[in-house]
Amino acid sequence: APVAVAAPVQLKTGKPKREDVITGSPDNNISDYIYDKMGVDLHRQADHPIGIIKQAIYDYFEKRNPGMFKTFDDRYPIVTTHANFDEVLVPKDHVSRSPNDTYYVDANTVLRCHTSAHQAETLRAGHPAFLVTGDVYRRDSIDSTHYPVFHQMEGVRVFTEAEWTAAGADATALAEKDLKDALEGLAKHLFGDVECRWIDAYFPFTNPSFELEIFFKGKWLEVLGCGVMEQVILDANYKPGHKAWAFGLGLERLAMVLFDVPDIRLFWSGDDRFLKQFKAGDLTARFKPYSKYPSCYKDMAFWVSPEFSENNLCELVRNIGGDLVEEVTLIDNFTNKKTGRTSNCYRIVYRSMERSLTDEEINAIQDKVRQQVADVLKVELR
Ligand code: FA5
Ligand code: MG
Repeated sequence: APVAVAAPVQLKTGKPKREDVITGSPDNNISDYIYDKMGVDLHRQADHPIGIIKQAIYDYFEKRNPGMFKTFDDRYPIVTTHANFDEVLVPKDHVSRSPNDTYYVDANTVLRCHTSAHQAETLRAGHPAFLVTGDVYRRDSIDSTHYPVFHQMEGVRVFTEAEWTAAGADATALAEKDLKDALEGLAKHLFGDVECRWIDAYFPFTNPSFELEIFFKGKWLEVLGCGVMEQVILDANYKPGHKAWAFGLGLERLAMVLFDVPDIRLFWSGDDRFLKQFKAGDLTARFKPYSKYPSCYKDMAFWVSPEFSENNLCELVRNIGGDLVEEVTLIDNFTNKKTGRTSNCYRIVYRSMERSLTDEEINAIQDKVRQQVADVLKVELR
């Protein structure tokens, strides 16, 4: 049989130029707060927890399947909506396409919201097994395990008919079994004995689909999504007559569990008291909090407008308060029976990971938040 020749993938690397991110397009919804995080590439810093966990996962797969997985960690984070959504079969009306969830550079270009944006192109380049690590961007809620910029690793492995025949198994069954073995083995490799559970899930690009959760600080924490690749993706971009699995790991979530990091913002801290605790290759470090500075919260109630969304609120609060914002939660909500209007009350928790905050500082931020919430989100403060 003819051997497929790997087609070159057009590579663009390095920090994008500001004008290529904040473009002035009417569809653009990217702030400097987000732009400033581009090109930092925590996953390419060998002594950073995100770089350490990336390498540990590479090492695990190399040990499990020597020479099998080709690794990529410098794919450009600005991608077409075609790559981010269409090529992985995300339906036209799927919520993830909305500007409420995704950062748009312009109508046809986004900051990738997952590393699955690189599945199809990497298959087309002829790679039967690969790991693609990169920074991904999402408008999302704010709490200790969610951040608008985070890192994923995409894994794909293609099987040939000879493989499932030799295994005496159905193609899908083989792929599913190898996928779960690989990921359970990874969890063991990273964490030793940890409580894990599989949850049935839905992704447009896999079937069946699963999520893996790990018990962490008294709660189940979702660390990855995965499944058997939808056959049309493989047939269109690789070769017919094959079967594949795919996964997408959240590197911050895994690093939080491994290194006992209580808040996702810490990964972005330039504080030596954080960074000095980690070293390339050392999976035994456990984060020792240098101090827990006091938090302070402010509640804010308003009548919502039809266009109000929680992600817009979180984005606005982040753009003003930056990493001083620890959490934004809906704490009360009611609808007035007579007027039909709905009131939401949000609690914004402020805390620095590095120092104590003053009342003046927090009040100034909160005043600005209240003003912009009224002006920009068009809600009526109560
Ligand atoms: C995806 O992004 C799918 N592309 C994963 C996938 C790939 C499924 C291939 C099947 C096949 P999801 O939206 O659930 O799925 O995100 C995957 C992981 O990213 C989550 O499990 C979590 O670990 C991490 N994650 C998601 N949102 C955030 C966030 N705001 N902050 C930090 N980590 C996050
Ligand atoms: Mg999920």
